[in-house]
Amino acid sequence: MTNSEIAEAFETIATLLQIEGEKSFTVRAYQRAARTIERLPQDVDAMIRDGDDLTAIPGIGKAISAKIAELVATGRMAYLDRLEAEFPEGVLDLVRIPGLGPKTVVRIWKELDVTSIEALQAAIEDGRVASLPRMGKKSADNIRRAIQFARSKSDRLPISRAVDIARRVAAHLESTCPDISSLVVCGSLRRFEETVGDLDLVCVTADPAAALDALISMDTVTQVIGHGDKKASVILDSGAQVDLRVSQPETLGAMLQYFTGSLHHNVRLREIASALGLSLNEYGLANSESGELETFADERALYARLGLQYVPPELRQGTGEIAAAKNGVIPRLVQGSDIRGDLHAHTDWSDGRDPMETMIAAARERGLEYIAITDHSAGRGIANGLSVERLRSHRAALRRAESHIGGIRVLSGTEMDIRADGSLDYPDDVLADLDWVVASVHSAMGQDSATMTERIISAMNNPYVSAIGHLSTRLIGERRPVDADYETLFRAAADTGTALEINGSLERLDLKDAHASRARELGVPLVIDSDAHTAEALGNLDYGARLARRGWCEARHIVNTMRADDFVSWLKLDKKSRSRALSGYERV
Ligand code: DGT
Ligand code: CA
Ligand code: CA
Ligand code: ZN
Repeated sequence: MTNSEIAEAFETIATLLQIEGEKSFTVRAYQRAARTIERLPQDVDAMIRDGDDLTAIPGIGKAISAKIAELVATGRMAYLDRLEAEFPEGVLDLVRIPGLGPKTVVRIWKELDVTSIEALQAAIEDGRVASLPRMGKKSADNIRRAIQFARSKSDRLPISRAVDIARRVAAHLESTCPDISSLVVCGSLRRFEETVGDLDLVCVTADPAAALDALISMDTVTQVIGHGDKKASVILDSGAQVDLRVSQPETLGAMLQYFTGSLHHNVRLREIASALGLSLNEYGLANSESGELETFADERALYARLGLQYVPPELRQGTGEIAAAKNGVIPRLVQGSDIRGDLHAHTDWSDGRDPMETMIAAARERGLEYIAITDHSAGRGIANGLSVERLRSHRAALRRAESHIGGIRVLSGTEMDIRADGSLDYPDDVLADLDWVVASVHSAMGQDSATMTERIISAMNNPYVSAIGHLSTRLIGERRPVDADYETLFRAAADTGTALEINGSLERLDLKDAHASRARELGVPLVIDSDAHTAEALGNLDYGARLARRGWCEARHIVNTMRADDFVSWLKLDKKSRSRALSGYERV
C-alpha cells in the first residue's frame, strides 16, 4: 500500500468528520496525519514490516499509528468503514468530487435531499442549487465545473504516482536481478508528461528470463497480462500497468527511441527515415531495398544518422522539435544541476516538517549556493502561518542559522497569501525588510477569471513581491487550475518584473509546460523552486527543471541559475527593470 493511499484514507475520515460537524481539532489531527504521510520520504508499508515505531514521526500518535497498521495489514480500517456506513452511498460519491467542500456537500444533501451526482446535476440545471441561501449562480457554476472535472478525470496516473511506482519497480528489479546492466523508464514518463497511461521499461540483461520473472512475481502484481521471452506486462494493485522489454545492448538506442515516443514524434521521425530510403523500427534502421538492419546502441547516434540534432525526451512532443533538430537550433536546455539557489522552501516554523537548520544544511549538501526560506504568512492559519512578530523572530533565527551553518547564503523570505480581494497578508513596511517575497493564492480559488486576474496583478504591482508562487494553484488530477487570463498575467509579470515560479513539486508542476513556454517567450523572469516541506523534497528542483525543459527553457531564462552575487545584485535592481536585465548575467 502506498503512502498516498494511506493518506487518502485519513483525508476521507477528516472530510466525513467535517460533514458530521466534528470539532475542528479532531479534523485537523486527521488532516495533519494525511499530509505527514503523503510527504514522508520512507514507505510507511515498509516501516511497518520492519517493525518501526510510527509514533516517532511527528504528528502521528498512538491512535493513528494503530489505524495505519490495521489498514496496511488488512487493507481496511474499521473506523473508516463505520464512518462511511453512516452516509448514503451517493453522498460518499459527492465527497469524492475534488473541489466540492464538506460544507457544500452537507447543504445540498440536507437542504435539497440530493444524494447522488446525477441528482446534483439536475439540481444545478433547474436552479435549486443557485437558489439556496448564500449560494447563488456563481457557486452553482463552480459546482458544475467541479463535476465536469471529476468526470473528465481519466484513469491516467498523475505523474507523482507514476514516479513513485516507477521507482519501486526499478528498485525491485535491480535488487533481484544483478545481471541487469541498464534499466530505463521510457514512454510518457521519460518525456515528463503530467499524467501517464502506463509505464514502459526497457532493460539490458544477460538473463532476460530472470528479469521478466522478477517483474511478474512482484508482490504488488494483481494480474499478468503478458509474459514472453522478450517482454512482460503486469497490472499492479495501484491499477498501474507496467510493460518491461528486454533489449540487446547493440539495439538499446533504437529501443529507447522507439518506446520513448511520443507517437507523433515517432511518426515524424519515420518520415525522415523513409526519405533516406530507411525504415525505422524498435531494432534500428532497415534499408528499404535490401532489408539490411543498422543497429544503434546509443540514441544520439540514431538521431545523427538521420541528420538530426539530438532531441531531449522532454521535447519529443511532435510540436516542431524535429524541424528545429534538422536546422540545428535545439538549444542547450536548462538542467537541474544549473540551479544554484532554491527560492521557495518551508520549515517547521509553518507547515514544513524539518527545522530551518536541517533545510539549510541539506541545501548546502546539495551544492546550492543560496536558499530563501519562505514560510507561510498569517493568513494560512491551517499551515501555522507566521504573525508579523513571529516573522521577525524567523528572520533573526535565519541569520543565526546562516552564520552557524556557513557555506550557503540564506535569504529571509515568505510565502505570503494574496487575499481574495487582492490585498496582501503583510504590510509593505514588513515586506521591505525581507530579501525575497513569494506571493501565492491559497483561498477563494473559485473566483471568476476577471476577478482572479485582477487579484494576482494587484500583487504583482506591489514593489516588494518578488515572485508569484504556483500561479494556477492546480493539483494534477486533484484540483483544476484557477480561471484567469493567463496571457494577461504573463504580460503583467514581464512588465512589472515579477518572477513567475515553476513549482517542482510533482503534485503541482505549476507553471505547466505550455505556460512556461509562453512566459519565456514574453521575457518573464522565471524561477524554478522546490516548494520543499522536507529536506528530501529539495530534490524537486530537478523535477522543476524537467518541466522547464518541456517549455524550451535555457539557463538564461531562469533567475536562480545566477551565481549568488549576481542574484543579489539583480534583486537590487528596480523591479521594473528586472525582466530586461535577466539575460545579462553569465550562467556557467
Ligand atoms: P501513455 O502511456 O498513454 O502515457 O503514453 P506513451 O507515450 O507512454 O504511450 P505507450 O505506452 O502507448 O507507448 C510507448 C511508446 O511506444 C510511444 O510513445 C511510442 C511507442 N509506440 C507505441 N505504439 C506504437 C506504434 O504503434 N507505432 C510506433 N511507431 N510507436 C509506438
Ligand atoms: Ca506509456
Ligand atoms: Ca505501454
Ligand atoms: Zn503555496
